[in-house]
Amino acid sequence: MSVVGWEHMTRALRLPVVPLLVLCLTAGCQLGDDDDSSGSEGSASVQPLACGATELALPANWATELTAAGFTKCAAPFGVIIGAVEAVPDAYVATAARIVAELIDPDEDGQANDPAVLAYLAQGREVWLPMPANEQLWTGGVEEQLGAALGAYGIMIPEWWMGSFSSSGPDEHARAVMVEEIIHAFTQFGYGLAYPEVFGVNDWSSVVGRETQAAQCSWWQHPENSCPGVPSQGGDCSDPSCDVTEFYHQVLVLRAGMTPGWFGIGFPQDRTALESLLSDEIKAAMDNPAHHQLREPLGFDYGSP
Ligand SMILES: [Ca+2]
Repeated sequence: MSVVGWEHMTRALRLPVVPLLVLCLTAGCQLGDDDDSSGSEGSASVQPLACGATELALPANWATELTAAGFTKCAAPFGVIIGAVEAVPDAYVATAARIVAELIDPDEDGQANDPAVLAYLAQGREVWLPMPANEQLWTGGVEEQLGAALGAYGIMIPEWWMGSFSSSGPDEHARAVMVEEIIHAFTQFGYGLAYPEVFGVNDWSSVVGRETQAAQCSWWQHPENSCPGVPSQGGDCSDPSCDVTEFYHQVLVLRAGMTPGWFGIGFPQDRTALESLLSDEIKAAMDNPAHHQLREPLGFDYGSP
């Protein structure tokens, strides 16, 4: 079960949310009052630039804080902020950015398919995606320092989960880690906030929350949680913000025809088996075009001709 290794580390990042006031100070409280009403917050470019590059249009003080902490490479597809330390190869940043862009704009017309969700995700209003490469530095203070300075949640995509950097670019495992963390960020801080009764993860009352509870100890068990006869392997993922988010990631990815980076205990490993276990309610919610859920495998080639 070493494949769940990266999960054990994300827990702290999903705990209580930064007060809105702090977000307002740093991001200008601009939900719903964006200058650009087209649904594309800035460029869809996926290539990393220096974090201070004007093309990225990061919120005030972000470039300064990121650069001071060693996060020198940034991408901001549709305004969703990815910040990487210098050691992260450009290809890795660009792959993460392509995943973000494809989820925001699956039809690749340059416009966000769901501007309401993007409004939560863009400009670090709720969340950003740090790509650190030195675990000791990151956990030894940088994570905390940036959290306080930026006033946004960091859902990290670190080298120590992806594996050593390769000159040929991210391998399948590294991409699965990126997909999982980005989907986590999108579910918890995008869809869960825009459609709380369907995708909310802060309690068990949403459609996905109730589905998680219905599957619990039957065909879903997070390895950090206990079920009768199957004790926790350590850790604690009993809070809905952990358990529901992790469950839904596997449902979404497998149902879209991809393979998640790991499987929960009892979780079906093929799409047909999953389909027979899911309730009609969650399937209808996921298939509702108004909810803009991933329905087919990612191409990892956003912006390619
Ligand atoms: Ca679009």
